[in-house]
Amino acid sequence: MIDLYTWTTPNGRKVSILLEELGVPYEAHAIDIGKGDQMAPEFLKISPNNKIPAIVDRDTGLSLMESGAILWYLAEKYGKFLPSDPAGRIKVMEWLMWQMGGLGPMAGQAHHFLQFNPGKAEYAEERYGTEVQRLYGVLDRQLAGQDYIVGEYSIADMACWPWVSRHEWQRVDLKDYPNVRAWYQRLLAREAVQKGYHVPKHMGEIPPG
Ligand SMILES: N[C@@H](CCC(=O)N[C@@H](CS)C(=O)NCC(=O)O)C(=O)O
Repeated sequence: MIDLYTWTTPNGRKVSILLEELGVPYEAHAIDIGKGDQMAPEFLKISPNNKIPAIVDRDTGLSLMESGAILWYLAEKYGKFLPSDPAGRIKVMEWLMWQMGGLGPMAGQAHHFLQFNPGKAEYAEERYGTEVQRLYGVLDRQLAGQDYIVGEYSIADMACWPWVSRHEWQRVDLKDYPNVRAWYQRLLAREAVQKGYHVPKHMGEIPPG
């Protein structure tokens, strides 16, 4: 049994989507980061960086922060959504790192400057807006001729998809990235992705792309 500490954000949704895909028992605990729940001393014991998502594996007592590490741990524990061959696994790691170090942080900054504080910092809007468009171009090229980021459906897709679901906040029109759009809709059609998106609570319809 997995305890998932999460909120309605892309990093949180990555893990709930994987747990839904795995079909394993888990309990979601809402950490309302708008209200400051992430700063509570008891949460700090589980997530030393004061951020969601975090998990506790009741089977082993292990607690883990950082969504990329959590995805990798769960995929290994349950033996799914990671290729079995070393070359395939490292390609998943490569794209997971790309999401954790690139798409996530850059899109996150774009949300702040383009969505929440427009008109206040021209340089930042230009920098993060342009970089996010470049990253969508990278993903579009990677998806050319294949249905999933490393060929087969993996945690790399589950890591990137929730960030792409916020394309409107990033002022990205998915029609400009047809391979990304087709991939986005391919994942959106999955029941587990839809269920995982609405954890820990329903926040409105999922953008159709
Ligand atoms: N690199 C971390 C980033 C986690 C993160 O930034 N979480 C955000 C929500 S998406 C958060 O908890 N923010 C609360 C805060 O910054 O106080 C991961 O991928 O898990």
